[in-house]
Amino acid sequence: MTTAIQNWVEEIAALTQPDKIRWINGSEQDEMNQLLVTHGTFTQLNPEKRPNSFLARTNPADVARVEERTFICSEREQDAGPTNNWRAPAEMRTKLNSMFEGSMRGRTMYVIPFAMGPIGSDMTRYGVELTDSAYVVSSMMIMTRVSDKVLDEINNGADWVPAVHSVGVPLAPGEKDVPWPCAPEDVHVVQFPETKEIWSYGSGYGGNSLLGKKAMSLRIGSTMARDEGWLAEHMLLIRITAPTGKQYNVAAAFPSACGKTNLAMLKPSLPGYKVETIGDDITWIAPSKSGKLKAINPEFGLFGVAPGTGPDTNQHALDSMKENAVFTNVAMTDDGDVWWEGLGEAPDHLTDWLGQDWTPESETPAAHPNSRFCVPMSQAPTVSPDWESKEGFELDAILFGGRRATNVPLVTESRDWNHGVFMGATIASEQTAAAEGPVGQLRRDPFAMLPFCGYNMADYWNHWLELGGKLSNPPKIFQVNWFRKDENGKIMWPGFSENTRVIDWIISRLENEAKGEATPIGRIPATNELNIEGLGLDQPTMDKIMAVDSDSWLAEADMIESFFDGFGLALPKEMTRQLHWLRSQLELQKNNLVSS
Ligand code: GTP
Ligand code: SPV
Ligand code: MN
Repeated sequence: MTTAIQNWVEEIAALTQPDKIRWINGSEQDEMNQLLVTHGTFTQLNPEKRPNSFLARTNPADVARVEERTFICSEREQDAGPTNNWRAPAEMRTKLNSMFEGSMRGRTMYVIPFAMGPIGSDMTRYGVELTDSAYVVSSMMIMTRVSDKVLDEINNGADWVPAVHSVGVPLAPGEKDVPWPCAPEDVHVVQFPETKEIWSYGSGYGGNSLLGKKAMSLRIGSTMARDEGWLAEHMLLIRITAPTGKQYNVAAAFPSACGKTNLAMLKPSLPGYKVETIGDDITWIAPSKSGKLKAINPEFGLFGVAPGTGPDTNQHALDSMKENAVFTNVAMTDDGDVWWEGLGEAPDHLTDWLGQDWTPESETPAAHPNSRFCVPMSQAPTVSPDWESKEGFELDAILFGGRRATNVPLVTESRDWNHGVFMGATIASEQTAAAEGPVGQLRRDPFAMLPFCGYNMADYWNHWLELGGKLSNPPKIFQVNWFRKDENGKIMWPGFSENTRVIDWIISRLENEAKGEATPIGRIPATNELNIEGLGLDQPTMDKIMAVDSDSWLAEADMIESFFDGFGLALPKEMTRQLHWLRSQLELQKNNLVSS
């Protein structure tokens, strides 16, 4: 046992005062699940329908990430940047010390050694989470590699990230616990990027409490990546086999609840295509010896949005959760199985995510919009046989996307790496239920990393620019938008499996087969280049899906400028240069002078 970990565990135990300390080695999944059933946190689903699967209902006030309670505590405010909530480390430490004092009283403190990435890969990083929640233990065992071997790696000198989590509800002697203890008023999700520590208080949900995920793999991960010369990204990772037999590795960054898990498990609609899943939410990327970028998925499981997942949209996702699944905040059928909006016709009666009776006449959704399924990655029917490769996968293309009802065409290719970084930096998306806040409102979400970048976003763009400059063979960068709407508010592109057609065009660009059409914002498919055979989409609709309107893009350029202004002197000059170029091209197009 490393004394460093032992000392730290004892120190945190002295602060939080748990009744017991329990070291987890990865073999405790069944025991934890049974404990959670006994406790009332889990309901076991009908084993005939869904073997070894469970439903958790949270406190209704603890259903998503809480961004306004997520803090980056660097010594200097400018190192957190204008898009993060910054607090001075000393001030935050004082606060955390008083919040965590005695916070685990009456509970067990679990010690979870975990690996982000295949154990032994040089891209893998290690962490230890202390938590007073058995739900977190059970979920961490699905989402990360929890193992004694992690302690061996640490003993052999590997660095590790300490992460402390408490639901913030100490129990007095003899006091009965509630099924979902949490302290929603006091939620704090705190990252110290300089000392690479995580402290999370008050929430048991998702990224707030499974600290290997957003907190370590992205917020702390992005700062490690900056210091060490790699990239920690909110991206899915897939390997596509084209009808030619040639394979392409593609990573894609979309904001939360904008389609990563779905694209990661794409069921191709065009013959001859195959998609293998490597990751669905987080990708770590590093320069390879051959001047390319190589990527791994640091996670071990899927934590996917349930609503909208159905036989018509993503059968592969459904097949991944036939057994050994933990569902949170979905509805339950009368025969002990799960249901959510989008799964098919609603049964006559359900128990909704709040535990109340529900019928199709009910006015509230049966499943919470951010309800989730959690399963081991190995259960995805599409998982790549070598998804745990220690070497990683060399990238051919990177996609950026978001939910845009207007302006942004179905697919646009960047001119080069720097233009691609500008595309990533200017992604905007309509907000979803994945985080607390107004759903539907448009906000800039650069690189889909707004809630996840552990340092100044402008410095992060600079890091991307610098790293790209060192690559002899960088991936091509594209922007996609599955969500453009017509004047009646209907999404025009069929999406899901049909996104294969966009991938098909992207590959034809990688192969230099399609020419595309230059526009001020980048290259889009020329008329007839995108295979839309059998979709029933007429040309006027396709034109609307692809349109690049000068006036609305000039207005968009103004929005981008005011967003950029917020970064002051930290903004890389290259971003300003790209914006000028965009405006000049838009003016040319507006005056019908567009060149190509
Ligand atoms: P996080 O796990 O929060 O990061 O979300 P995600 O980016 O993995 O999104 P996910 O694939 O779970 O999809 C979120 C929602 O978008 C679901 O309700 C999907 O049904 C819907 N969705 C995904 N892909 C498409 C698409 O191509 N078209 C349309 N219209 N909806 C989609
Ligand atoms: C996201 O919000 O991007 C998620 C869910 O993947 S959570 O793990 O809660 O962050
Ligand atoms: Mn995500």
